[in-house]
Amino acid sequence: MRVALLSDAHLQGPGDPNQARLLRFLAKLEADRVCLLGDIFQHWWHFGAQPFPAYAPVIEALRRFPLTFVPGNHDFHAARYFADVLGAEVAPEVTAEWDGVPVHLSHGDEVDRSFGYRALSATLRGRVFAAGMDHLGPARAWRFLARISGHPQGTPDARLCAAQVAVAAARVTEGHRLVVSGHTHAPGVHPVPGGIYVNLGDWVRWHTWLLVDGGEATLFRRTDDDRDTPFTGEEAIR
Ligand SMILES: [Mn+2]
Repeated sequence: MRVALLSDAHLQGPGDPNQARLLRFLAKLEADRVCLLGDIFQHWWHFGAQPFPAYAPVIEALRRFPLTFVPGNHDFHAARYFADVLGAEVAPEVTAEWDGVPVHLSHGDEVDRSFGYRALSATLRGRVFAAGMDHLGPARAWRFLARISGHPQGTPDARLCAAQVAVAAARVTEGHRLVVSGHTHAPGVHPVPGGIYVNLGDWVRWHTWLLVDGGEATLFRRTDDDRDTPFTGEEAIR
């Protein structure tokens, strides 16, 4: 079983070089399942079965894979689309067993318990916001969401990164041997007692993705010339 996992591409449409890069990656990818762990899209809304046209090529590229979709804080609204239109397995936390390895998948923002974050999150997921989007229609909704979604975050939040490792260690004690999340854009492989926590990094700066093949996990970085090289962590120092 070959599973590819990635998160935090924060795609912004055809003019975004990271979107072109991800499309080249997906075109060549051989995997039995692709797990998208949140914030693949910088902002998402859909109207009926129509996503934003800017993301249609990405949807087409994903169609050939069995999909797992964990919503992020930027693309939570895509959850229903991925479930209904693409038949993806969708949940904020996913557990599975791949070649005998119990895994736990999440976006990674669930470790942020701050009031401001949770209040904003609740507003954006509420009915009033949804009614506003539907009223705007696709073209104006795209421009509005692009404006409010900000720039993809660049500098990892050290406090959140530490919280992610601590939460992952607790999940390992619950029996998950491989715990994977993203959100903080801090790629890395963290051994914890009894298991491993992998932070997927992003496709904004790092272009990192995780391959779990036969129960073995390897974090790769996609180079500028579209090759995969194991991510050692030394890149993060530069
Ligand atoms: Mn996020």
